Amino acid sequence: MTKSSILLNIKWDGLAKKSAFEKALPDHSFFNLADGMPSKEQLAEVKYAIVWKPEHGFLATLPNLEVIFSLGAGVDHVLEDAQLPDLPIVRFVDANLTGRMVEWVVLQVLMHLRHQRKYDSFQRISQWNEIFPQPAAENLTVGIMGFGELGQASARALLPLGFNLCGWSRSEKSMEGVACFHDEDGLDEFLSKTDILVSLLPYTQATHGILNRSLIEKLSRSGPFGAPVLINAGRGGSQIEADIIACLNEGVLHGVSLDVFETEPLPKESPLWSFDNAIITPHMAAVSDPAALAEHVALQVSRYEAGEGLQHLVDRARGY
Ligand code: NDP
Ligand code: OXD
Repeated sequence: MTKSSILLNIKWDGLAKKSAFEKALPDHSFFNLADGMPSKEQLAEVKYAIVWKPEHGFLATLPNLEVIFSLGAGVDHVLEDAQLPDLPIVRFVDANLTGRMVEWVVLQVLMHLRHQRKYDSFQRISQWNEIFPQPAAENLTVGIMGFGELGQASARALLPLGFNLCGWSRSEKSMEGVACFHDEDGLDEFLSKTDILVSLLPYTQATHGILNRSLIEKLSRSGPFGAPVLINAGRGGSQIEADIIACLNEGVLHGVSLDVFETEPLPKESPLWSFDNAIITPHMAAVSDPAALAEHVALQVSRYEAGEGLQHLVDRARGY
């Protein structure tokens, strides 16, 4: 049987990452665009592509491509290609990635709850400062916008810490201990209850710019900090940074944690870098682990080749 080929566009940091794929998919040969452009004949052998931000128009040049795998959970970077072939797109859904996102979300929520940034600044000037009130988790509501794989897993981790929890999604959901809201109709009530907003929304036409001043002003101001906290690890295109900066300056926001930005890397001149109450991370909340990604692709390829359905398929009409 001839090997079918898999094309990747991943910049390896070391051979170990490449061998993770070769180990998980021993019956396939690999071409990595990061190692140079394969020949026309090699490109014609490619049946599967595993991509992150592929060059627009490139996937359409692969005559025998059958399935597109996103290297990440988000697929906006694939869907924005106007010449994208009409093929199944599988996104990355995986316990390792989910675990990393849950860690990041819990860390950020606790950083704000426990005033960690302020204590860091007092430590730098050797100042013993006990002045801050210490609300308990049960005094705050964390509202999670985007109540899918990552949002629900984050809720499951925050619940035992004692936070009140709300979730907001497109379709109706239920989870014990979480007040679930959905659709446009449920948004304002969800926001009015939320002291700490966590956005794990995919980037689509509907979520473009959704984290703006008007939305921020609908968040609860009756929580222990007197102003809400915004945490976003979904996509930068969902946030209006000029509004966030103004809200931080005016005290309309108590603090923010942002992992994603309108422009990445975040430009050096962005005022976001300089706020004491803004925690900035470089789009690393949940990086894709090569071995876990290789296992995920191997499972889906074996299902596909056995005539079973692919899992975690993207709905192009919804955009995620
Ligand atoms: P899911 O598809 O499982 O969840 C998305 C959630 O958002 C769903 O609950 C969905 O509603 C909801 N949603 C989508 N559009 C709307 C809308 N217009 N109104 C209301 N709710 C909406 O995705 P994941 O949880 O796996 O991932 C979410 C996003 O996280 C990714 O798309 C990516 O952008 C980002 N991400 C960021 C990473 C990082 O390192 N910063 C790492 C990994 C992911 P419904 O359930 O009804 O479909
Ligand atoms: C993802 C990401 O979508 O890392 O997985 O942003």
